Amino acid sequence: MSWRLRIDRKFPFANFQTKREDSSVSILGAPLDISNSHAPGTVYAPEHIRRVAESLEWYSFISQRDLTEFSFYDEGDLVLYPGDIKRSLELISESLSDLKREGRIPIILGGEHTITLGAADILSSKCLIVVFDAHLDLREEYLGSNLNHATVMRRVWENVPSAEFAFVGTRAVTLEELSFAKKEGMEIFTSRMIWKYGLAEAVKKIIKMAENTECVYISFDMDVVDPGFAPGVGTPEPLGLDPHTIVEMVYSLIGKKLVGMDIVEVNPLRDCGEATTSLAAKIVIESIIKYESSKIES
Ligand SMILES: [Mn+2]
Repeated sequence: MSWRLRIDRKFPFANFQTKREDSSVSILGAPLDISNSHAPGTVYAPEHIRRVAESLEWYSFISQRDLTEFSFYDEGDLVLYPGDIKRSLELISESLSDLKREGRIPIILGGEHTITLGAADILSSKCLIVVFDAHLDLREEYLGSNLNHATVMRRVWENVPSAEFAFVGTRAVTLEELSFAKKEGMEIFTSRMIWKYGLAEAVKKIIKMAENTECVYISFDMDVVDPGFAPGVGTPEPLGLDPHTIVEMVYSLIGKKLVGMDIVEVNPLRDCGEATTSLAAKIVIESIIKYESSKIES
């Protein structure tokens, strides 16, 4: 059965509608919430992010452009298979492959971080995968399972082993993950490094990495942001980055080579004053503006 028959389309992002053919960016909800080990609730993220977006303004002071100059299309939420991570990931993968064939750029709203594995099929060994995350998610297995939010980047790596990996905002790892990352030549830009020396050096290095690759994928785990700014996440981790730093970095790394992006681990049940969902919505808005402007400016 086609993924198009498994779509729940209630409320489009920011309650904004454009014709699909007028846009190249597709917002797609993937509310997978099965393997959480700390607090469930990411299943509600796509809906909450879409709603809170309605109250945000669309003008970007970074690009000095307005989202209304561009367009995007909200595909709705995938209706995933209850309790079945594997089939759910297959559905995500199928939908993303279709969107890729159509030349569309997906912005996927999770859901837990495991959904990034569903994007592995649209990536290639020539891709740079930039992972904003407090964690590395590179464990071989976690709590006796090899397919969950704590092992997802290891599984992605198995699918595209020669892709380049850059981790940003890292601050919670195991020694096994660290030595694996080093062995495989993955770049790690810790939150401490960025806090201490600023974001410019890290951005410069990641852009340099991107120059040698054909495509860029961004996986954005909301727990990269400090829990003081974004408390509504599955596994909060202190000593994170502030919203300005993070938005500026995402913005700097988005360009024509972008093939997709996900924003995961937002948990509205643990949010406070919509701080986390509104930041997620803001990142979506800035990302669309930056992607579309980079196409015009080239
Ligand atoms: Mn994380």
